[in-house]
Amino acid sequence: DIAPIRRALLSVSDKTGLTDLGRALADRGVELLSTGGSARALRDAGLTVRDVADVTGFPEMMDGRVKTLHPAVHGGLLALRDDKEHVRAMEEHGIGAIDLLVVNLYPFESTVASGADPATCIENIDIGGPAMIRAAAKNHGFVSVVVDVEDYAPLLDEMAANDGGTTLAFRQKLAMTAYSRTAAYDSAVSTWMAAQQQDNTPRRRTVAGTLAQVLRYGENPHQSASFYLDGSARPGVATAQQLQGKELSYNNINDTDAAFELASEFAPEDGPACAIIKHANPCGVARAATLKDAYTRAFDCDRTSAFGGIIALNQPLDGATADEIAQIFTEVVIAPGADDDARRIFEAKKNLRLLITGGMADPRAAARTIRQVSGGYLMQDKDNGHISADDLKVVTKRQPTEAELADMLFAWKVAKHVKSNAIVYARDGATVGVGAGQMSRVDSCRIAARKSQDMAEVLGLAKPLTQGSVVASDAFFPFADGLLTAAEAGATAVIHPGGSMRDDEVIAAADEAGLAMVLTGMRHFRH
Ligand code: 93A
Repeated sequence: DIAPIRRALLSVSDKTGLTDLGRALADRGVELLSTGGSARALRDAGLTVRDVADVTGFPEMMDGRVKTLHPAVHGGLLALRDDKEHVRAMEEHGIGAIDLLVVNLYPFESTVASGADPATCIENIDIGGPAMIRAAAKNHGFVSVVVDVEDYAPLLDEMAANDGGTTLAFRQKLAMTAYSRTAAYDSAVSTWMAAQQQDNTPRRRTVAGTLAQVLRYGENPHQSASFYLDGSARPGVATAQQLQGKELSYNNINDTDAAFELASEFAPEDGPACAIIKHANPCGVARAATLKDAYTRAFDCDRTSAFGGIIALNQPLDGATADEIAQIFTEVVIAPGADDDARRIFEAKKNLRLLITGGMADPRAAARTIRQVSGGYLMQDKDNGHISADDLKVVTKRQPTEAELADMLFAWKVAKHVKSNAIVYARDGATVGVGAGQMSRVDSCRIAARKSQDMAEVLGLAKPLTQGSVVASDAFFPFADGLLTAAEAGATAVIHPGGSMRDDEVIAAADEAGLAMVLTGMRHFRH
């Protein structure tokens, strides 16, 4: 099952390693065919190359849109070498076999990421390249196909070990890589088109990504893992520039994403905001007049949990905030930017990772989320639901005050980013107790209140900050118990979706406790 390599077609956008590969192949007596720019690069290196245009009898045309789309190329890639009819067709039409295809595609993903205009993005959708890759990969019984610069050296090793040919097992591996590449490429195009149209309808979408990074390990050290890009180029952990610190781990990436998505709920023009995340849940979120205060107030929600956390900011990191953050151990800071003071202060903290995104994510943009189950994937629209004061329905005798209203909307935004059952107590634009991921809502209410009590002790306060707070619940209260727990903790106003069979009971309990209660009509489950 060794297939010899006598003739190779090289057509690459990324010319890295091209001439070395070309020379190694030529040294083995392999005939080189190539397209415009690739042929030029090979010739400049002193190699003998035949132009594909010479093989097809057609010049490259239409700005290169049509260069390799020709039977002389595709016949040479697809012909079964051991099929008489195929061999006869090759002879009849003067088609020469192509045994090795080396292609990397027009850089569609990086063109999108660079913020190029739609016409440029479209011009960077490669058609001929994927067509050849798929043809060669289909015919891996005879043809080797290389789509990744990283595979040049293994290819040469394989040829050296097999008298200039490749084994079937090697070609199968290359073919698998090839189809992953074309699938990811088309998925990136589809993702970009979805973004252009603000339409992520799950039934029109599929799942594929481009490998961005092989991670050191997964959620646990015995799990291997890697990180893929979906081509959306959304500001966030996937596209951020890391200025310092160790490589991000699987858990870091997951938590940093949660942090940045939450911080992005707070528009920069509405003032500084900070979110601190542990295990994908916020342990403190706050807004304040300065970024430093926003961080401090977020930290004061749950100092114990914030240790080793991940911090996201909605404003460029400044020196004063960096100084404050540097007081304790933090894994990652992600922000739209960082000034020189901040960078200098962080430089001393070698392990602290600093990620710069260049902007915030749009929390209302259409996108999709994917989760895996055994045997499949679940895909849905991203939860980009949004509530403003006008959408709220007051259902209690008491109307909320302006301050309560503002805090309720704040707490509601945070609750959207807390694992269900989510309970968030907030006061003066800062969370003061977060209850996450419990199987019963009343437990989340209790845990959040108890955490606030613990913090009151740490901060030396006479009473917990839940006194005089508001409370948000990501879904309705099925019973009055959770609500009563919140009232006991000192909450004065409640925001939740409503819609329970026992809403009346819950509303009556709120009235009895003198609470103001508003319904959003929108749920923010996050499991
Ligand atoms: O515009 S294309 O879709 N039409 C083609 O027929 C074609 N053939 C190869 N793009 C095509 N290619 C791509 O050109 C390859 O995938 C590769 O990325 C690039 C190499 O062009 P050059 O050798 O001129 O730099």
